[in-house]
Amino acid sequence: MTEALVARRRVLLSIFFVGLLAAPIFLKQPSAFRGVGSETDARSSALSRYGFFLEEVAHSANIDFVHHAPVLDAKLAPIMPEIASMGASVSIVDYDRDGWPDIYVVDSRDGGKNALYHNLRDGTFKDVAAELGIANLNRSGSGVSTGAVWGDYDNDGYEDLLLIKWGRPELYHNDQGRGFTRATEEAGLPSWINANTAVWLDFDGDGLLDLFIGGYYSEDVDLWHVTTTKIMPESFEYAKNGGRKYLFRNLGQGRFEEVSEKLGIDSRRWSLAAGSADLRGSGHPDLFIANDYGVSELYANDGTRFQEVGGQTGIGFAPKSGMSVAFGDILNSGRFAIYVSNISEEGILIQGNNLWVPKEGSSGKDLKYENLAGDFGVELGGWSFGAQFGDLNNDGNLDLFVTNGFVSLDKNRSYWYDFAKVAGGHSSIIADVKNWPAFDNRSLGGYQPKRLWINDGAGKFAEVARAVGVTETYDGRAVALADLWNRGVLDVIVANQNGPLLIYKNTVEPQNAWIEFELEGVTSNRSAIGAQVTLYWGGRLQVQEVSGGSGFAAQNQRRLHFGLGKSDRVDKAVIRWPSGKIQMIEEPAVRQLHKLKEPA
Ligand SMILES: [Ca+2]
Ligand SMILES: [Ca+2]
Ligand SMILES: [Ca+2]
Ligand SMILES: [Ca+2]
Repeated sequence: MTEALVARRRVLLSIFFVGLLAAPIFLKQPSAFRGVGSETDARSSALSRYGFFLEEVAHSANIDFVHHAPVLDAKLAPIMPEIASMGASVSIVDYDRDGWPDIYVVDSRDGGKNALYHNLRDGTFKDVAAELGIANLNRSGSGVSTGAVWGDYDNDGYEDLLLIKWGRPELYHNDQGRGFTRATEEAGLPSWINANTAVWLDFDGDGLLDLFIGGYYSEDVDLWHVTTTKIMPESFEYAKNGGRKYLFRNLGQGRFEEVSEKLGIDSRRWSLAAGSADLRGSGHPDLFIANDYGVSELYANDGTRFQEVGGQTGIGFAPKSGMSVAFGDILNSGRFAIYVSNISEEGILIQGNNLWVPKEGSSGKDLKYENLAGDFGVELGGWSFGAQFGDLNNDGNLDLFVTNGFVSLDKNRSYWYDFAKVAGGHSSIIADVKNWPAFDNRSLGGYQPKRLWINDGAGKFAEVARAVGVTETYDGRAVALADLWNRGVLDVIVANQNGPLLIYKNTVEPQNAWIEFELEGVTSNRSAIGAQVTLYWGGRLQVQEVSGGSGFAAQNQRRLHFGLGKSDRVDKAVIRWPSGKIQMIEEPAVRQLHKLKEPA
């Protein structure tokens, strides 16, 4: 990018940010003209029609976080907006164990600060990252942040921070919520991974959390000092020149051993999102990886080794641009469907998002999936990034929030034609930045409306984003769900690339009941990641699993939230702890959070 362009962009950005600051004033005017009544009407209409509405409250919650994209090597300048298009991330953690979820977000600009928003319980938050030592982590020479996942790797009861970067991954030990101590060297993490995804899982079931990190660009590439411009994928559909994968087995005492190739994970696809859940009912967590420029992969875990079963299960066909992984029992059948987001742009590129639903009658080693995204109505999500399942209206069926939008620059000029030309080219063309026409401030899949699909429980989803109050069109990346104020509803937190962090406070039809479970392992890993709760109520059932990272660069609250509809009674909750122990709770009280410790 030339000096002039940089300057121009800065001016544009500052106009943009000034615009943001001024937005509340401008936004209030039209609603003042409409009268307070119509806003109230819209909300009560959403409440009666869909059972909930969302209200964006970041500013009044004292959160004014804006993400900044990285500025990389000048040799990449012509397509910098495309290359520097990821990094915004959000993860939910109760770092101080006070029972109120806190929010960690990252910046991706050299010198930019990450933030840890401590929940003050009164509707506001306070950024404590600097005083606790986990703010100033984006520095020349060690790369910038692209995401974070929290897990209690030493079982001391406090969630520890694994920060991924395009650069050196970092592990920070949580010192009882009072500060963080860097533990990267003792852990034995590598000096550089261009990572966009990480997930905590206890793959060998020894009670110590292990860690997966997926590379995107090759780990040989330093995006601030490239030695070649041939850093791009060799194909839009079959690229295998991405970053390597890492599986760190937790040895105890804060040490980890890298075992990916030894245990069967040797892919070099361009990973953007990984998620883990026991998909085959084996008692061992499997690993699903959504890859850009290629097919997704499913690594089946038998407790000692992984085997890639994408082909035989059906998820390994139709190469797309996988950017997010989420698991959800959308049919209340006790089985997980898998949602993978991709790209769709009307009239140009319709990959469609995937909803991999287990085929009836198939299970265990013979498990097969079919993509029912079209039938269920959740296929077209724009240039989709983060997506999460959660029961947003507490009616007992899991809904789906999808954020999207790639690069929003000049609204009237599009990069699509040039993009498609290069993407369809020979590997020697596509792999070299030099062959890509300059972006020149054009947009690519920008200014996209978000998708919020509510689930009727019978195989159809209805899109209601606008109707329930989600009208923004930022370049969305990460979505996380959490009951931020312990009200028995799921709030939605969205991190945008080069844009503000949004907090959607949820208001739900009060007649719909709910129940929540917060699990603590004793024999199992203390975070209880991998534990499953199957809830039985009113002739229905639903399974959920505690996750160590899902969506795109995101982590939901570990607490499990179930909506119950109009039922005021739960028959039973069956907990399968990662150790294999089964615990049954008869008639747990509804409208309550149940804190459960693994029984001896
Ligand atoms: Ca807290
Ligand atoms: Ca810990
Ligand atoms: Ca382990
Ligand atoms: Ca629902």
